[in-house]
Amino acid sequence: MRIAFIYPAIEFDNRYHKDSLPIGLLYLTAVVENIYGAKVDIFDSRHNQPLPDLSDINLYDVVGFTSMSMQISHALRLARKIREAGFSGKIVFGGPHASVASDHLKSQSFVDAIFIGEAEDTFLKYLQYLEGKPHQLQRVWIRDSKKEWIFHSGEDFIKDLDKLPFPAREKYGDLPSRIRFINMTTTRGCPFRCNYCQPSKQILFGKYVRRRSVSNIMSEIEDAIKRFSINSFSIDDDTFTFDKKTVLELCEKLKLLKLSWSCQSRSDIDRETLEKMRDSGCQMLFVGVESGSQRILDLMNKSNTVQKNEEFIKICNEVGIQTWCNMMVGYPGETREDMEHSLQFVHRTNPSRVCVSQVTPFPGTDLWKSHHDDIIQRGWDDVARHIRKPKFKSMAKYQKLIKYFMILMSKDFDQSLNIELVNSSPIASLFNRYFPFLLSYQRVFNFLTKKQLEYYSLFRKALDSVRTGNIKKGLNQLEDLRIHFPSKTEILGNLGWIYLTTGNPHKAIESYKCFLDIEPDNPEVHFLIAKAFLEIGQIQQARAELIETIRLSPNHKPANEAIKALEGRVK
Ligand code: B12
Ligand code: SF4
Repeated sequence: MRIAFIYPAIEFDNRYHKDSLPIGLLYLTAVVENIYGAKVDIFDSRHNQPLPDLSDINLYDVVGFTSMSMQISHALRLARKIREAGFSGKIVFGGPHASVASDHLKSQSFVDAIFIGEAEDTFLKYLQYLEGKPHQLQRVWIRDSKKEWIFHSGEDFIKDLDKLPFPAREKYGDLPSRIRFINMTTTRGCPFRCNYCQPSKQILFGKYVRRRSVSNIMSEIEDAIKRFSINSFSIDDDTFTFDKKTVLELCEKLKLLKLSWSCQSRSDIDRETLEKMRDSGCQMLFVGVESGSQRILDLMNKSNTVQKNEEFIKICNEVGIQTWCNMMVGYPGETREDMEHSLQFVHRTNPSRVCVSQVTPFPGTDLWKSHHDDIIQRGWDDVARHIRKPKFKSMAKYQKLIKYFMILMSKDFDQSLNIELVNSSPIASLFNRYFPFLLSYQRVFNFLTKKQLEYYSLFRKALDSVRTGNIKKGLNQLEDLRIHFPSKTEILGNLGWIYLTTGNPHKAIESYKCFLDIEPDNPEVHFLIAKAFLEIGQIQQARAELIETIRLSPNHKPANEAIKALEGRVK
């Protein structure tokens, strides 16, 4: 038996999380090769290997795709291509999308089987079935000889996770050794019922938490040290920190290894455990705070409180563990006041990183079902978190507000203001970082004129207004300053950027054009104007600006990618 497993691209960004290997496929590979004796090849679109060689495709008996919902369009295109190349074996799907949206896949004529949830056991049974051996199919949809779909039900999840072989990371050649990092999972299953997530997790891995033993986890880590010389790892599962005893036991063992590590976590860990985690090398916790409004947390069925989240981040700050705080904006019924609570939460607690997503209804979740008529149906690619389009009809009119708050809350806001701005104006790009030094130099050397000093303070105040959520005030302050200092590119660049990112592309174009009157050959600004033109659908102008960007900066990657995408659209 020969099997090809395929990890499809995430449409908008093929490089996305390249170093995070698809553990699900690697577990399946280990089981299929070690236990069943089949041979597996893995093709990962993020690593420029989207497909096996189509001229040899019939060397494989089964081609299996894994897929999250935002990968499914790409996956289906690849699968169709394989069938059209004359593949006569089985094309099968597994992973989150297949598990929660099997109807979508059943409608595709080239799909032969759809696996629901955890599949190490069920996939083996399928291989036995294909080879005519005794089998007991479970949790899989299969087309019968009359092309009718038949569901083989079953509720059994793997009882003892320690029995699984370690994921076959060696399939990625020297990658793990080059990055000296692995991602891993230690538990499966989640008893909570957050409504934007469940019951899909329970379909994947069940309601009850199953954990690997500490010695089994340590063996995997020690094996990775031996084989790949890793110096860091991440624990990706949803429920690792649920059991204090296991966490403490593992920390005790990890202390000796001097690795750095991170994990996902809810906010109910106490200080003592956090200290032990820090001492064992834990550097970062990914925590799903989601909202600073208790009303919204309750609507999401988070079974958690704003206060608990706040205390948690505070303790992490004190203990010295960085926090990556995941927030969401745009829950149906969320008001400006709720969003302000979230913004204030972020300012109050000061997590190390804030990653803000727009609330997105995933298929099969309680949120999806309860708001079905309110959901704006789009292609599956639009489920990606970077796609900021209205997701619910009832929230569409607040889209600008949602975008505002997403930008304001994001910890990258300062950076994006500065980095994406203009690379030619040193004061603009370094302004926030160096302004305090500027003032202390001024006190000693008195090198700025009174007018310059006044200008810098007002500019700083305007940016502060924007940063702390008062966008309108900040924009007015910048527009006022612009009247007095019309040739300051940092004002025009900031105005352009704020207008662009808060849903006012026309004003952005106007500010950037004034910028170009002063500095006509700035490729970054031409690129940003192109972005603004794209937002208002003026493709030809956008194209012209992209061409200008590339003329001024031939290796400008985003501009080259954007023009390619535009050409694709024209064709
Ligand atoms: C790590 C992780 C990531 C990582 C890496 C993923 C990777 N390289 O595979 C990264 C950071 C890239 C990521 C990103 C995102 N993720 Co994510 N992620 C996870 C997480 C926490 C763990 C995945 C994992 O390793 N599981 C462990 C392995 C063993 O399970 P598995 O991969 O599902 O595989 C098993 C089965 O599904 C099945 N199977 C899988 N593939 C196949 C293929 C075949 C042929 C067969 C037969 C069986 C099979 O068998 C496997 C073994 O049992 C899951 C949650 C979870 N607990 O699974 C979410 C999850 C997969 N992510 C999810 C989401 C929504 C996202 C994001 C959109 C989040 C966001 N808001 O940004 C982004 C997507 C990218 C984007 N920005 O658009 C959702 C997917 C929902 C959906 N309907 O698609 C999940 C399920 C979490 C959730 N909220 O419910 N994610
Ligand atoms: S969001 Fe996390 S805690 Fe909530 S149900 Fe999903 S996996 Fe469980």
